[in-house]
Amino acid sequence: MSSEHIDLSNTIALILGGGRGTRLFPLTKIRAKPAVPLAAKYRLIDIPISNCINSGLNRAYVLTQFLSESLHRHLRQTYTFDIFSGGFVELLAAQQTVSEGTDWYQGTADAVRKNLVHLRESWIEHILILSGDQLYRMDFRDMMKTHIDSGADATIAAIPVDRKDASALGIMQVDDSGRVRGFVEKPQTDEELAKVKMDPAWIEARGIPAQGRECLASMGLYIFNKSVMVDLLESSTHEDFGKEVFPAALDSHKVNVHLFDGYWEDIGTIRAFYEANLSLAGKNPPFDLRDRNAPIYSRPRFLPPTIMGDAKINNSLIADGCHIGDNVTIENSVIGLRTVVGDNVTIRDSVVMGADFIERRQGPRDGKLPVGIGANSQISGAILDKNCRIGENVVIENASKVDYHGEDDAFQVRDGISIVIKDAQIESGFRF
Ligand code: ADQ
Ligand code: ADP
Repeated sequence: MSSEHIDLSNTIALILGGGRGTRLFPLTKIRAKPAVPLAAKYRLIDIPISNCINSGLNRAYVLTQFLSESLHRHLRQTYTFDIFSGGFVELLAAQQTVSEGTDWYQGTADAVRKNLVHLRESWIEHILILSGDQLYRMDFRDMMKTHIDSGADATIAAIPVDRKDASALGIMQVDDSGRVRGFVEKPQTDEELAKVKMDPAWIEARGIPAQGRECLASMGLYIFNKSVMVDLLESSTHEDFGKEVFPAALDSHKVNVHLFDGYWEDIGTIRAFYEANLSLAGKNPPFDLRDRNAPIYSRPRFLPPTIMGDAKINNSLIADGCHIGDNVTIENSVIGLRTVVGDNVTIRDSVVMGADFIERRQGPRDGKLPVGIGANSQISGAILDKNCRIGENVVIENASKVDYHGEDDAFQVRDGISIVIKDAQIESGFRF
C-alpha cells in the first residue's frame, strides 16, 4: 500500500512550541517561540502546521509556555477549517494547566503529560509529536506507514548525521529490523558515541547515500500509539522524551525508526535561525518556499506591494508592504513585512523582520524615531526584530563578533550575531 492511502484522521499532532526558550533569546523575550517571524512573512509555527495540513492531518495542539495574544490571533486567523472537516489548531498554554500542578512544563514529556486530558477522546489512536523550531518538509503519511507496517509501539524519525553534528542530537543504534536498540541523548564523548554509532553500510543498504555519516539522529518527531504513550507517561516521572522516556522504553517497547534524508534543520538557536533564514534568500535555496505540492501557509494579509526606489537587490527575500528608498543596497538578506529603508542604506547578510504596522510619518515624534532604518545607515551580520526604530548614520557591523548582552539591552550580540530587539530604538550615529 502506498502512503497516499494512509489516513491520519485518527491522529492528533502535538507541536512542542517551546520550553524555557533561552536558546532563541532575545527573539523570545516578549513572544512565544512559535510566533517568531521566519523567512520575511511566516512564523516558526507555520512550518509544522503546514506539514500537517499537507499530510492530510488537520487536528493539532500547540503546546507553549506563554499565553500569547499574538500567537492566539495568528493561529485563529490562519488555521480556520470548514466546520464539516472537524479540523482545529489550538493553543495549550502552560498557565492553563494549573489543576495538574502549579509548576510550569519542565521538559517535553512533562509538557505532554500535563495535557493528557486533551488526548482522552476515543477517536485518537496515534499521537504525532512535533518540534516547533525546525525547518523541513515531510509527508507524515510516509512516517505513519513505516509505523503501521512495522507494528511498532513508537516510531522516531531519524536522519543520518556525521560526528560533528551528533553531540547536539539524540543518537540511536538501530538493528537490521529497524528497531532502536540504543539511544544516547547528545553524546559528548567518543565513548558515549561508540555505543550508538552505526555502520555506514547499514545506511547505504537502505538506499540513502551515507557520505561519511555514521550516526542516526532523532529528528525529535515521534509517532506513538496512544495507549503506549499514556502508559509511559503515567507510570513514570520522566521529563524529556530524548533524555529519559526513550532510553528507558527500548527494552519493554518496540521503538522503531523512520528514515528521512531530505533538508532538515533545527533552527532553535540564534545562529541556526539566522543561517536558515539567509539560506532561503539564495538563488537555489535548500528549502523551497515555492513548492506547489506542499505550500507553507501563513496568515493571509491585505498588504500593499513593496515600493522600491533606485535600489540594488541581490540574493534576498523581500516581503510585501515595504518602502525602500534610493541608492539602497540589499544583499544576501531577508526583508520582512512592512520594512522601511531610508535613502543610502546598505543591508548585508541580515535578517530584518519588518514591522507590525505601517507608520505614516517622516521624522521623530515624542522622542521616538520613525519605525525602520534611517538614511545613510549600514547594517551587516544582524537580526533586526520587529518594529525597530534605527536612526540615521547608524553602523552595525560588529567586526569583532564578540558576544555582548544584558537581558534588556536594545542592542545585543549573541552567537556572534548583532541583534536589535523588538520595539527597540537605536539612536542616530550609533556604531558597533
Ligand atoms: P532538543 O531540541 O534539544 O532535542 P528540547 O529542548 O527538549 O530538545 O526541545 C524539543 C522541542 O520541544 C523544541 O521545539 C522545544 O522548543 C520544545 N519544548 C521543550 N520543552 C518544552 C515544553 N516544556 N513545552 C513545550 N515545548 C517544549 C530534541 C531531542 C533530540 C533530537 C532533537 C532534534 O531530545 O533527541 O535529536 O530534538 O532536534
Ligand atoms: P502580522 O501577522 O502581520 O505580523 P499581527 O496581526 O500579529 O501582524 O499584528 C502585529 C501586532 O501589531 C499586533 O499586536 C497589532 O495589534 C499591532 N498593530 C497593528 N497595527 C498597529 C498600529 N498601527 N500601531 C501599533 N500596533 C499595531
